Amino acid sequence: MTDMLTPVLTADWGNDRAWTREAYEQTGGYDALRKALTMKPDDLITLVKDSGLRGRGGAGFPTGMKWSFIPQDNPKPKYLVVNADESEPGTCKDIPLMMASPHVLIEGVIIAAHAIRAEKAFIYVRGEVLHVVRRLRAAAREAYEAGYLGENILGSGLNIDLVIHAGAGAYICGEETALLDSLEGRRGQPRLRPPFPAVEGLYASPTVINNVESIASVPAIVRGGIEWFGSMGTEKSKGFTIYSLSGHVKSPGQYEAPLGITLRQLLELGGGMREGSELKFWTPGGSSTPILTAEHLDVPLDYEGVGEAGSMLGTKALQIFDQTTSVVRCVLRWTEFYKHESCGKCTPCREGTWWLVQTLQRLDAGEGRHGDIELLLDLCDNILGRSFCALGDGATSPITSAIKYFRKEFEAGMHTPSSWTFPPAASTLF
Ligand code: L3W
Ligand code: SF4
Repeated sequence: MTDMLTPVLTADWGNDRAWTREAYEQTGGYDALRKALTMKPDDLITLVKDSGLRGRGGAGFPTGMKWSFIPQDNPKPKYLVVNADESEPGTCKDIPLMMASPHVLIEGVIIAAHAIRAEKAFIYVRGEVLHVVRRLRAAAREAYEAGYLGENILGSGLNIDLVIHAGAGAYICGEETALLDSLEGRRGQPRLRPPFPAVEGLYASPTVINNVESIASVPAIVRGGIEWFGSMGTEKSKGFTIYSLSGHVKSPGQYEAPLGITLRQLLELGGGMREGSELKFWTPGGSSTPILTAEHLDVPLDYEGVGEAGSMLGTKALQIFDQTTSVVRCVLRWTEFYKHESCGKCTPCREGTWWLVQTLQRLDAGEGRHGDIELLLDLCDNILGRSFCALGDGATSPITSAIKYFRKEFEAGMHTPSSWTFPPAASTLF
C-alpha cells in the first residue's frame, strides 16, 4: 500500500535537520528558484495555471488563475500573503510542513512573488504556534544571508522582502479578508467581497492570498513540470496533497498521496481502524465540511468526488470516529468551537451559534425537548447563506449532516415535552 504515497513535500520529514538551509539545498532546494528567475512572470503564471494546482486551504480555487487576477496596470504595490493560520478542527498539515521544511515554503513565496510582481510578502502564522514563527524567522534569516531574499536576488535585479507575522489566536483570521484586517493592525473581521483581495487587498492594493501547502507545492511544479504534476491525481484535481488523518485509526498523521484516492485506501496507509473500532462517521475536510459515513469509504477524495457525496474536500482533514463516539457530543464540541470563534459581526452567526449550542447541550444531556431537531434545522436554515462569511455556513454543516445520517441519536436525547416551540392549545386561551 505504501506505493500509494507520493512524498514530495514530506520527502525529507525523516531528516530531523531538514529545516536547515544546508539540508534543503542538498536535496535540490532553491534550484526551482534559480529556474524561475530565468522565466518571465507571465510564463510562471501560465505554468501554474496549466499545472492545474488548486488551492489547498479549503476552497480548491485554481492557484494560477488567482495569480492572473492581479491587475498589472494598477500602479499600487502588489502583495503576496501566505495564509498560515491553520486552525480548522482536525487540520494539521501546514504546521508540520512549516516545522519540517520552512525553506520549501520560502522558496515558493519568492517564486510566487516574482510571478505576480510583488516586492513584499507576508506569512501570517497562527498565533498559538510560536515555535513555527521562530522556525520560519530562522529560515528567512538564512534565506536573506544566502541572497534568496532581499535586494537583487541572486543577481537578478529582483527585490523581495518577507515578513513573518504572528496572529493573535483567532480562527476567523484564517478567513482571507479578516486576515488582511488583522495584518493591517485592526481587529480581524471579514470584509465584504467583492472587491476580492486580488483587486483590493492588503492596504487596498492587489494581493494574492494562498494557503501554505499551495505555495509550498510551487517549487516542485517548477522543477518537475506540469506533466509530472498531472501524472498524479485526477483530471480536475491534479497532483499530490497532504491528508491529515486523525481519530480512531492505528497510525494517525500526515499522509502525502494523490488527490482522488479513497478513504478506504488512506485508512490502509494509516494501518486501518484502531483495534475493535468500526468506522461510524468521518469528516473529509475538517468540521466545516458535512460528515460522511461508512457508506462513503470509496468516494474519491477530490473536489468532485466528495462534492457529489454531498460534502466538501475542504482542507483534507480526515477525522475518523468509531462506534463509541456520540455524534451529538461530537457535533456539540464543534459547535462550541464555532460559537467561541464567531467574530460577532453578523447576527445569524453570532446569535445562531449560541442557540445551536444551547439546543445541542440539552440533547447531549438527555434533556432535549420535542421539536429540538426541527429547531436545530430551522436555526441552520437561518444561518446558512445568510451569514457574512464561511464560518457561519461551516457551523451548520456538521449539524445538518449528522441529523441526516444519525437522526435517531438526536431523538434519543429528547425527553421533555416542548414548552415553547408550539402555540398554546386554543382551550387555554379562552
Ligand atoms: C478574484 C473572483 N478572486 C474567488 C478567490 C477568493 C479566495 C479563493 C476562494 O473559504 C473555504 C471555506 C471554509 N475574483 C474570485 C476570487 N476568489 N472568486 O478564491 O474563495 P472562496 O470564497 O471559494 O473560499 P474561501 O473564502 O477562501 C475557504 C473551508 O474552506 N474550510 C476551512 C478551512 C480552514 C482553514 C484553516 O483553518 N486554515 O483553511 C474547510 O473546508 O469553510 O468554505 O481566495 O478571494 N471572482
Ligand atoms: Fe463573523 Fe460569523 Fe458573521 Fe463570519 S459569519 S462575519 S465569523 S459573525
